[in-house]
Amino acid sequence: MRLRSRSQLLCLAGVAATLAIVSGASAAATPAGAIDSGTCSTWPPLVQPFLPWADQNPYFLLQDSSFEAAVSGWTLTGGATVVAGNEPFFVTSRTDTHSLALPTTASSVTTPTVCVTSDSPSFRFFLRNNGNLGYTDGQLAVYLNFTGASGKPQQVKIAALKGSKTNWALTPSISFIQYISTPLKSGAAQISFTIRPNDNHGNWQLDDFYVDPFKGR
Ligand SMILES: [Ca+2]
Repeated sequence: MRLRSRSQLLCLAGVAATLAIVSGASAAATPAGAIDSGTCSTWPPLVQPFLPWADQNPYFLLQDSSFEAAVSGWTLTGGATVVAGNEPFFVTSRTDTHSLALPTTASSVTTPTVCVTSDSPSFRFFLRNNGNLGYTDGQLAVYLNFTGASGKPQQVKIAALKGSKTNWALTPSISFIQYISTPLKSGAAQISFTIRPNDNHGNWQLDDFYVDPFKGR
């Protein structure tokens, strides 16, 4: 059953916090407003940013992914840079003014590492393809980075996205949990995402990455 209300979120958070205390986790390590995630130490506060898209699921904002301040822990290469211009729905804040640009085929971004559990199935974000060479039919590739069973870093392509001409659009829910079943046997996995154009038919902007931490509730 999906969570339908803030009160349900708070109730679930309370249960998780209780379990963490029983298992010996330090309450002092949980920042005010953060949600104890059980096996992961904490998650940021949960919100429902996609209600206008008929998505009632709770999400947390991936670290610094509104691109309104320093992008701590992000790796920007090949011309990837923070630019003026926010996604037009302002789901994080009405005062937001910036997004991330991937202007060429060579540009790429890797997110900070995020802890997920078997209950963290997917994420969504906003994108726009401003077009290149007269085309707007380019694809944006999304890769999942994780530590495989061998202990070595692995990367797997999990989505190829298209923009909606030159308009901002919300991506579908991008599922990744099926690729990390082995790492999740320990209860949690440290993952990140790498995103880069698949071709030269794109000049992309990205904004507001949200992770869904509750599988199928
Ligand atoms: Ca923004």
